[in-house]
Amino acid sequence: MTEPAYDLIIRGGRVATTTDVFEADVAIAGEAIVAVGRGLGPAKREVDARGKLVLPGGVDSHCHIEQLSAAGIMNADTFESATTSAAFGGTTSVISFAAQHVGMQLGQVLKDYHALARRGAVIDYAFHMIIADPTKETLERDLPLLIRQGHGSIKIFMTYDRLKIDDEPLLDILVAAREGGAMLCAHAENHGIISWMVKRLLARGYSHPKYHAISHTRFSEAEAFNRLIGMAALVDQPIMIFHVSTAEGAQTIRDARGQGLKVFAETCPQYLFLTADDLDKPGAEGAKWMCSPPPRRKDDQEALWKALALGDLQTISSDHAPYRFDETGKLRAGPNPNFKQVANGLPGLEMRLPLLFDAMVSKGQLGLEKFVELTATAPAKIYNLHPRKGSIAVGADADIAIWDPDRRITVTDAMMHDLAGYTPFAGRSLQGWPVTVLSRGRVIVESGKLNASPGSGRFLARSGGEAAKPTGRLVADMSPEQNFGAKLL
Ligand code: DUC
Ligand code: ZN
Ligand code: ZN
Repeated sequence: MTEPAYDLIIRGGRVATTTDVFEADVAIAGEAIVAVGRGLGPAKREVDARGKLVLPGGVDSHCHIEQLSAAGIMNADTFESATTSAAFGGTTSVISFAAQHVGMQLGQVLKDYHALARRGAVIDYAFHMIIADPTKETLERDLPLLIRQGHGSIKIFMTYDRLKIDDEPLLDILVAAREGGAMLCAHAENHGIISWMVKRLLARGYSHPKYHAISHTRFSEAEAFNRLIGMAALVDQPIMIFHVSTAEGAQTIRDARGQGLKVFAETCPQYLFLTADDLDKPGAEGAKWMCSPPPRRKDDQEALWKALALGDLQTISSDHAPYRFDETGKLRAGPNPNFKQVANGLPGLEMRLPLLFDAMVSKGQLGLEKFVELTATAPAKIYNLHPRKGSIAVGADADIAIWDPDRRITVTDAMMHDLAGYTPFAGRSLQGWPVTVLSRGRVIVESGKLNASPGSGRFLARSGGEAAKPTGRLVADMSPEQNFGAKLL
């Protein structure tokens, strides 16, 4: 008897890409998709996908895993728990952070995070390198080598007391990113406005979690976007603006892209489904909904949906940053902390895709192909993981989520597989659920159970790729001052 040609066939589902939805079998040999078509087979194993959607596994390009905050608070999750929760939510690749703090040697930081991920991850992963200490050694010695070793993106913060990068060193980092061919990602908010507001609010007794949203004024976002875009344009460095939360922020990006600048941007479910009112709960409860930037208003949600439709925003990530609602996390300063004492961040790896599937596919906002694009294909392309990740195509890794479009669930804290102990989306009723998930051909989630061992995820080495390439406009059609800027690089 001859061996079947395929290891696994996903039979009879509706396959979706960014442009098409069609009925097909998907055949897998080893770790890769080797055929997409009708009547394929035989295979050693078959998964019946009739009545289901066969989608690329999600790519979550912004999540904080096993990360020490600058204030010294450890995330609730390990790589094992975070990537397990990602898998249950239909995500099969994550890009998390290797976070340098002031005084740390970047090479050692990368080694440490690699060791954590190697031990725990159940799905594939890559790293953005957070630079908080842009010394000569970091920028000239460590960074070029680390980029060459497969870390094709850098992240900086323009706010947070112990992390923020001022404009001059930020220009140095932009140039270093350009020289290494890496993408520069940014948390862009105006530090001075926020810190002034925090001091004033607290001095006047406004300490409840809801004042967190007031301290991060809407304009502090658009202002920082604009400043960052100006600096990036000066040196012709592509940038990715993280977690856009306001209508003005989205407009700033639209304007920049309209000028042909290479500006990419993301938003997150918390800005599409939550508002600042969620922080307004009795006692400290609202701390569970505290993240930065904060959730805003209904009209911002509408503006963000429009920006997604227009292509101003290209990805939706979770910004998963889990802290427990107890003395190890959100309540580290006691049961009634002032808003400044509360760790910022929400768990979101597991609920990102189900929330978006419900809104985009079940309720029809933007549709299935756009869901695939925003949550898998576009992040894979921007961060140079494509065509290996983010698509159902021959030759791609068999990272696949099979969705039951009819399954209805009500979200509860107890359903979550991360270690935050709560989800900010509890109580919502959603339609559509990823019932079976494959990572490189392994069926890792099935019948509500995980079948993957810690450490089975692999590091995804990548260069900055196409998205991170300068436009060349610096010398072609920029103003004389801008051209003079080029001589200084
Ligand atoms: N804000 C951040 O800047 N990072 C993690 C989470 C958050 O809310
Ligand atoms: Zn951020
Ligand atoms: Zn973040």
